[in-house]
Order: sequence, then structure tokens, then C-alpha cells
Amino acid sequence: MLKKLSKLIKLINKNLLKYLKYKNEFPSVIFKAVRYSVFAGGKRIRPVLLLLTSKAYGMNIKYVMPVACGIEMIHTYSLIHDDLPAMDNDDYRRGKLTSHKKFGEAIAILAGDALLTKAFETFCECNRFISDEKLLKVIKLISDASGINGMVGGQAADILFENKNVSKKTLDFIHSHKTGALIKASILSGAILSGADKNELKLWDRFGEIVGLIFQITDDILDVTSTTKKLGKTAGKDAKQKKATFPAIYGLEKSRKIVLKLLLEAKKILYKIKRPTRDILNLVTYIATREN
Ligand code: GRG
Repeated sequence: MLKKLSKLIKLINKNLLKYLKYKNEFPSVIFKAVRYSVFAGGKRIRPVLLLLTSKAYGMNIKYVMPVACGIEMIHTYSLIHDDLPAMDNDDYRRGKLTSHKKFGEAIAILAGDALLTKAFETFCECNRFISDEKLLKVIKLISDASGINGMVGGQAADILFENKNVSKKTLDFIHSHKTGALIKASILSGAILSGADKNELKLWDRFGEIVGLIFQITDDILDVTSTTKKLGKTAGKDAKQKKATFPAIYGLEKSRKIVLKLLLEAKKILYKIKRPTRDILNLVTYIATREN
């Protein structure tokens, strides 16, 4: 599936490089560290989701590309910080040494900070093509999804509940905030920027929630069933760190069944949206069946 989307991914990468190259690169190591993590080979699921949602409305994807790239920057910052010794303490990410292993902790922290702030500068690049009102709405949405009410809050809960028995409610909180929020925001941003109406936004909202869940449950399953080589990050870590995961609470079989049920619901929502969304459905099916 990602091969089929390779043109889109190439375009995202070309734009990311454009935004992350500077005239004066001093001190050079921080610029290198930023590009090292961004171009270490991520799947680009979030920007692709944004662009495909926009395409369903006939939007020229050039106009929304800065938001798609900014979201990938936020995602990459979160991975760099998540891998730090104070958090998940991981040596490999995207099949390469983690940022702090390659450049040291201080530079890794700064590379994450630089990407987070660059994301918001990049969002502003689309103000020539998109109305200020829509752009502000999307910036607020993404800030919320990546901040204390979203990814940061989810990450805090994830760390606080390590080695503890968690309820289904807490598991749901961690998943929907830590990973789900940014995925949902990617889809909603594409819809808002492309002029979706109120009714459609409600449908995209639930669709985004489902995609976030499918992504995270599949990630939890892969942590149990896949290998470090295939994943490009350490497999089996969730169980070792006694993390709150779907397989830990529901078991592998039930977790797989939940993914299939969610996939069916996602299909039904896309049907209701009545836009050309075949590529999005294919991508979500890939997310549910991916091997890394
Ligand atoms: C540090 C504020 C802060 C948040 C970190 C995203 C996150 C929150 C932590 C990542 C931990 C983790 C491995 C979560 C599982 C789901 C996930 C986000 C996997 C990585 O996303 P992919 O598969 O990665 O889209 P690529 O490398 O393909 O971009």
C-alpha cells in the first residue's frame, strides 16, 4: 500500500527537506540531528492521511502541504523525546540509532524542541492559499491534540501507569491521547482546510478516532508478534515495561477482533461521507494489517 502511495510520500519528503534546510546552518550538529530523525524512514501515515482527506474534497494538495509536513515534524519530535533515557530509553527508531544515541541527550532534546517549533512556523506557510479562519482553527486543533490535552497528557499517563494494573478506561485514555489525538487531528485538519461541512466534520471526527485506535491496537499487537528487525524499533518492550496495551488487557485474539470491528465501522463512515475515499480506506486497511 505504501508503495502505491510512494509518489505522495516522495512529495511530502521533498517538502520536508525544503522546510528543514537553512541558509546558515550553525551550529551544524543541531540541523543534522533534526534531518537525521525526520529522514530516518518514517511511514508518513499522518501527513498522508491529511492529504488524502483533502483530496477527497478536490483540494490541491500543494495548498495544505505545509500543515501535512508540520504534523510529521510534531510526530518526529514526539518520537525523539519518547526514546530518551528519561522516557522509553530506546536505542533504535526507524531502523536507526535513536537521536540521543547518535548525537547525545542534549542535542536530541533540542532537536525535538526545534521540530516542534518549526512545525508551527511551517503551518503559517499556507496562509497564501487557505483562509486565516480555517488555518487558525486547524492550528488550535493541532496544538490541542499534541499538547497537555492530547499527546503530552497521554504520554504522561503512559509513564505514570507503567508497572501498574490499568483499567480499560485508563487504557482508552492513554491510547486516545498518546497516539490517537494526532492521527485524528491529521484527518480533521485535512477536512477543515478543504471545506468539509459541520455534518461531515462530525463523521470525520469519529472516523479519526477509529483510525487512531486501529493504529494503536495494531502497534500493540505488533510489539508482541513482530521482530525488532521488522519494526525498526525494539520489539517486546511493552510487556517488559508492563505497559498498558490491548493484548495485555484483552489478549491477542480479542485485540485482533476489535481491529476488524473498527475497520468495518470505518468503512461505514466513509460510505456515509459520500466522497471519493477509496485511497483512504485502502490506507486504513493497510494500517490495520501492516507489519511494521
Ligand atoms: C514525548 C510528548 C511525547 C510524546 C510521545 C508518540 C509518542 C508520544 C510516543 C511513541 C511511543 C510509541 C512507539 C507509541 C506507539 C505508537 C507510535 C506513535 C508508533 C510510531 O508511529 P509510526 O509507526 O512511526 O507512524 P513512523 O516511524 O512510521 O513515523
